[in-house]
Amino acid sequence: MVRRMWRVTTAFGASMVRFGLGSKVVALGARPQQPLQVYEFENCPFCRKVREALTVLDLDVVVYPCPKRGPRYRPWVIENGGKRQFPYLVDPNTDTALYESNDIIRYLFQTYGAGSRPWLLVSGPLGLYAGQIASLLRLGAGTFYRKAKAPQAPLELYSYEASPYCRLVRETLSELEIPYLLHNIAPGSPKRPAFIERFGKMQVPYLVDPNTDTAMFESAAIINYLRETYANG
Ligand SMILES: N[C@@H](CCC(=O)N[C@@H](CS)C(=O)NCC(=O)O)C(=O)O
Repeated sequence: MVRRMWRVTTAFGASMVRFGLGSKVVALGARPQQPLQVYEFENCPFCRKVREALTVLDLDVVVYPCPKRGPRYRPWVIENGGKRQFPYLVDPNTDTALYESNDIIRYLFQTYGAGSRPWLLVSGPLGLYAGQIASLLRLGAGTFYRKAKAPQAPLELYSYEASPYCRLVRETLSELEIPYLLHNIAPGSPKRPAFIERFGKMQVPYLVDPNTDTAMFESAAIINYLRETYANG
């Protein structure tokens, strides 16, 4: 119980030191036909900036977690991108593949935004330090691979970057190297009415696992489910 309170508090602190970035949608531009793909891990400060951009631009993305020592997607990135560096973005809509968080963010706003980037996403030392402090607060959670079995099909997670409860779930997905379609659905997202219509209320995280026909709210229940179903595979 105390451990859970500590985890939620530090996850909330990580959002606070990022000034709540990733808690609401900004002006949106063109929408992609297919979800983007990102290779990243949860506690990497450069990956965090990219996930914040994806949230504020209300973009869905297939996340391929690349925790340190992860056996599946790290080798894929090295083979296809040419180096071991994260984040790595693939946009099948425009045949684009990019390293470098600042280049990725610039690309996302140019391609899918309709306004300027939030100030914390413009490259600069403050943005970098704030990201590093956020990572420190979570003491490396989401960074290292824990042995797990791979699901047949990617899971689906409804989430937004600044939600502390969603962060805890994403950390678990990252450690277990479970790929998932991330539906970003921050306040202001035009996807919210359809979510309420379909699932009965507006609450995230919400996990769907097509492999076991399971769907659930509540971060603690989701984390237990992921560990029981996939850990130690
Ligand atoms: N300038 C790069 C820096 C990216 C970077 O240093 N990423 C670290 C993770 S935070 C990395 O790829 N480390 C190699 C590893 O994890 O093996 C960017 O902004 O994307």
